[in-house]
Amino acid sequence: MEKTRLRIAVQKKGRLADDTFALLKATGLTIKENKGGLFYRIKNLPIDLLLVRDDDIPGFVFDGVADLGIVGANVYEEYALKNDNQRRAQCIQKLGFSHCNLCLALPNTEGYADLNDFNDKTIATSYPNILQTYFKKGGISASTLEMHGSVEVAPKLGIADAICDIVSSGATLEANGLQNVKTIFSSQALLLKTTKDLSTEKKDTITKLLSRFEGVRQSKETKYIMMNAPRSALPALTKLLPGAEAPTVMHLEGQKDSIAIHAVCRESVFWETMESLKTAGASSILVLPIEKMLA
Ligand code: PRT
Ligand code: ZN
Repeated sequence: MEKTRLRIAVQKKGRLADDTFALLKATGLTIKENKGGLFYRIKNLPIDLLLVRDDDIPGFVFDGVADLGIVGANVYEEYALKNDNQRRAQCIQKLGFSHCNLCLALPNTEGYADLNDFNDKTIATSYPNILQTYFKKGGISASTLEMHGSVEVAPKLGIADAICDIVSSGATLEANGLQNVKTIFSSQALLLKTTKDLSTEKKDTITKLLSRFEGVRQSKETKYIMMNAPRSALPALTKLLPGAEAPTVMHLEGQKDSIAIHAVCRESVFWETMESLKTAGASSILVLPIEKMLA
């Protein structure tokens, strides 16, 4: 195993891949693509990307085939439970993308009262271990039918009474005459780290990468806000600024009683907030994105 170049397992193609590459690029990594290859080399940091199917990522990271991995919490959890929690890589960061829910769904024609309705039913799913663990906690006894792909057609085919599958917009359930009755697991992309010992060089690269990931996350949520206002409105306006530290106050040339206020807001700035600022006396309100942040 390479001693100095950090190896990160990422999904080759699919729903996670685009957001993963977008994050890595936003982190400043210059990716040298090698079409059809197993690895992409990063030119400006000692990192190689290992391109694989998402299902292989938790195992590769646990075994140290990759030092880090980016995968959905649903896949990570299913793999860990399948292996009785004996092969669980470390989750070091929630990455805030690929949000989705694992849900129990029934045909629209069925009524639903509570979880007990699943007793003695057969449920088609790609996540039998997450589902059975959930049922066990709720004291439900049901059978699972493991399927990989097109889980939503199982009730129509008469091979299952219900399904437990990933839901994002809900369009797939709707198109198949199914109703979402219970979310059993909420997922997003995770950054996994191997539990194997790593060289100092690799540890240093991870520290740098984590700080850049955090910077990308913060700059996505953080906005730079600028406005003009009468000096007397400053206390009221400061209170209204969402998640802002002490604002910068500047005087406006030739206007004795007016000031310019600049602030970094660590929370979303909504239209409602801008309207409240205006009502409190602000004018010429500008909200700008922040491209990079380093604490
Ligand atoms: O080839 P490989 O094995 O790598 O990919 P894959 O086909 O197993 O996975 P992929 O690319 O479909 O999904 C990768 C990960 O994206 C999943 O493990 C989830 O963590 C996450 N994710 C986010 C989703 C969805 N949204 C999603 N909508 N995974 C699957 N879906 C499917 C779902 O299974 C259902 O068929 O989309 C359909 C539902 O979507 P809606 O919008 O109609 O509700
Ligand atoms: Zn997969």
